[in-house]
Amino acid sequence: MSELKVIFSPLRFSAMLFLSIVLCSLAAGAEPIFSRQTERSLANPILWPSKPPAGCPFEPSKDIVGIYFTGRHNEYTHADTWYPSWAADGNMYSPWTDGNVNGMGCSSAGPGARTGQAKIVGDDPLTLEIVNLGTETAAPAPYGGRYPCGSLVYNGIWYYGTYCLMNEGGSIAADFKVGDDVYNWGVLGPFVGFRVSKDYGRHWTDTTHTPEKPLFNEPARFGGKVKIGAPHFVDLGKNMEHSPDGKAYLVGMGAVDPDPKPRLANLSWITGDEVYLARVTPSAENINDMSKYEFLGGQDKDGKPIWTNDISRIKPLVDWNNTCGCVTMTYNAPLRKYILCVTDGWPTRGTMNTWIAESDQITGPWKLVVFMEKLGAQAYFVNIPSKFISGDGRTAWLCYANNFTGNQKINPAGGRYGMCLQEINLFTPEQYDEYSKIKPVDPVKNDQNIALKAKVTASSVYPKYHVEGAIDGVVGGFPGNTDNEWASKGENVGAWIRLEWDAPETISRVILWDRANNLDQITSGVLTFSDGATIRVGPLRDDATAGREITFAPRTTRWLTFTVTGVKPKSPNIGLAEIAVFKK
Ligand SMILES: [Ca+2]
Ligand SMILES: [Ca+2]
Ligand SMILES: [Ca+2]
Repeated sequence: MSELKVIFSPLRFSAMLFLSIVLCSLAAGAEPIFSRQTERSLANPILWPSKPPAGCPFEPSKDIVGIYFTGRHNEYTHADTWYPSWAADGNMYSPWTDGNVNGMGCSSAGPGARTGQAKIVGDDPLTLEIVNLGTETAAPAPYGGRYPCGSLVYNGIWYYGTYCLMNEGGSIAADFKVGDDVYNWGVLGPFVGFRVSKDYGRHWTDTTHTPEKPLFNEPARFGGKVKIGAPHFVDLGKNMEHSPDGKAYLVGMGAVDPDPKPRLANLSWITGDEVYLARVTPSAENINDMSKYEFLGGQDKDGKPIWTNDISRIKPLVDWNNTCGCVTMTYNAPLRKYILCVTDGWPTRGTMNTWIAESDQITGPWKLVVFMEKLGAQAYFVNIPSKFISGDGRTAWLCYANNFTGNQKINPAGGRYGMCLQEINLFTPEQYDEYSKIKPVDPVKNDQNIALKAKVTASSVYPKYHVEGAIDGVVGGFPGNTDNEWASKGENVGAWIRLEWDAPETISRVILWDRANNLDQITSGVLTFSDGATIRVGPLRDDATAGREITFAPRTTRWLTFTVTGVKPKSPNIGLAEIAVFKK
């Protein structure tokens, strides 16, 4: 819902101030306040429990011992397959597909398959701008779909890889039924090759390869196993600044024939048995030429990696049968660690598990950071954009898509179908111990929320409702408990609610939640302070799954009024599920 986020530029703000003077007498002569507005979910921080299954091939990490979701997150667009690459110009560039970005649609299934590309502008993961750059055709035949995977922008050249998918039984349908089970793209086809752009995605030169003559000459037969399946570039920082040797690295998922632990959909778009590693010096000439690639062929007797030009000598980077799947890797430069993210999405349409491992070397050995059962509960295409790793390496953002089947219980809060970004902390053992002693704080019902101790009044209250429902610390209401919300009596634009304190309070943050029902929605409003200063407020999320958080320079006030200036058509009784007010 990137369209819900507004950063007030001075130009835009003066236009809005003009509007607010015209439309809203409350703002007449008032001092405008600069604010930053984002969506805020009720997400509590979560230290995601690590539950590695039996047979985990890794020792536990001693350096990164837990993944803590801080509750800060945002979601963008209505498409998936986001693998941002941090380019020299400071922007990130990513593929996308199967949905829409800025109103343009794209689907990678069927004979008319296309793949999209976008620019991701901004330094704050909460307020990014996604600029769609269009879509390109990519014929999938003889497979059923052709999707984006490895994408790298290096020295101004964008390398954009695509791979093919089919299904069990030789089917080219996205969903295929075997017995009582339906599999989504149950068979992973070849990685085809790279299309190349030398002008940041405006014009493209297609790969010289086809699904029948793919770059790595695998699978050996139609429907057979691949090893460099749906490969992704290791994220080595801005313009690959942390490459150990100037080469680009690719991690792919694969399996061997015969499979020691066979199953249906064993090696699909989101499942696999092993992870493989390849590298190449990236150039427009090299990128589609297999002879320019080297493949990791295990370690010699001294533990040194063996690199080979002979793909038949490739050996797994990770072998964890029936527990691998979509794989990405990022170099965390401050921690000097390679971070591997693998999503095991078997059986392809249900909940999915993501595990994270770390190593001092790109070739391993790996140590387990966390095994997150049911992350999402259906998070997939999980990666860690290097651009958003903090200076101390301990804060990062998990990027993923979620809930393509539309039937999942979302966890952590905020994920949905689109590009999801969740802030995480990579815990030290000390942080882990400290956290285990702290009780989670309710983000609304806590001592810092001074709305809870305010006197509250409103322009009107619907019969049998209570205005105090807006400051009871619970984001709730119709069709649930109506005691938990304020509903006006037949009002829309012009309705207001006021919080008043016994003594002046200094505040810098307000969160507003719409009534949770989908009949009423506030699409704009104004916050007014006791000195007459105002802040224009953008739309509240209709279903109240997130509030609108407004932050501003600390301001002392005796009271705070929120006045409705815009509503969704036909909103019968506008109101709020909750308003929270914080000193900081
Ligand atoms: Ca297997
Ligand atoms: Ca409430
Ligand atoms: Ca609503």
